Amino acid sequence: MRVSSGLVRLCLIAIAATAGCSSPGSGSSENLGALGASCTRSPDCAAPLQCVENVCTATGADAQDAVDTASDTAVSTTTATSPPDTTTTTTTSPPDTTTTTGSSDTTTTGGTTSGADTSSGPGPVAYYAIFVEDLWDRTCRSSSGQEGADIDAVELFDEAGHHVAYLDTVDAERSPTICSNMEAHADPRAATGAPDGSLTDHAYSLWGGWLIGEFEFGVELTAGDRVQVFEIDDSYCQGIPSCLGSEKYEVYLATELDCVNQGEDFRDTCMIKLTAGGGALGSITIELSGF
Ligand SMILES: [Ca+2]
Repeated sequence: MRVSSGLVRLCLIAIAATAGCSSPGSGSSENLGALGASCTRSPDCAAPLQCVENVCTATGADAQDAVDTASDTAVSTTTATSPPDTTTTTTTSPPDTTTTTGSSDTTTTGGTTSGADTSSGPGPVAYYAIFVEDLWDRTCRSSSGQEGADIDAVELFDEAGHHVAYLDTVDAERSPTICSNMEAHADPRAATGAPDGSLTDHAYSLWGGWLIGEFEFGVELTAGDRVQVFEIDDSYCQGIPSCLGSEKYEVYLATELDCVNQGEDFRDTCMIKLTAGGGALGSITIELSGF
């Protein structure tokens, strides 16, 4: 039997029409055009949704707006958060810096000043010698050549009073005053070593001049040490008719033997005077001080 092509075509159109009219509305009548709803074209979706792949979708400006909104929020959040952070940091720093700098400066300045004062001064000076200077009035009195103070020995004791040393190396100079027996008691080496006791033969007569000496072992003199100068004094002279007894002299602490060669004013530049009130008279013991 022959089927008319016109009938077939009509039928297809009817089917298509039926399908076409029923399709958009079927299954989506409750949320027509809403986000996620089925669609065949954008007008099927509620503005501003667009129909993308048969689904109502938020696109373009809407999507960008959403991003912009998110960005704005992010920026706002960041901006709002940052200032307090910055302020807090800034506020905290200055006090820290000020405090640190202040402390530092004070400490440094104090330390530097103290150090500078100590190091810029004359500094510690070492003393090794004793200088003895005669106070003889240059009037000849001795028939045996013992004019002026007669130095038998100089002994060094430590702070506890223990013997340390005697003079070992000496130098001396006499005044040109002429009296009898100038050759006697004229060797300064007579003042080195231990004292000779009651004898008057082994002493050096200053004769208006001076004697300087350093001690055995090159020992350095320190504050608190004591020095005993043995002069042929009244106690020595008891029973000796020609002995003049106690005589006067000054005692100085000196840096070294060579101090006497350092200019006319060596007494003021490399010595410390230990005696006071007109000098020593006869044998004495002096505590080293002033340095
Ligand atoms: Ca004497």
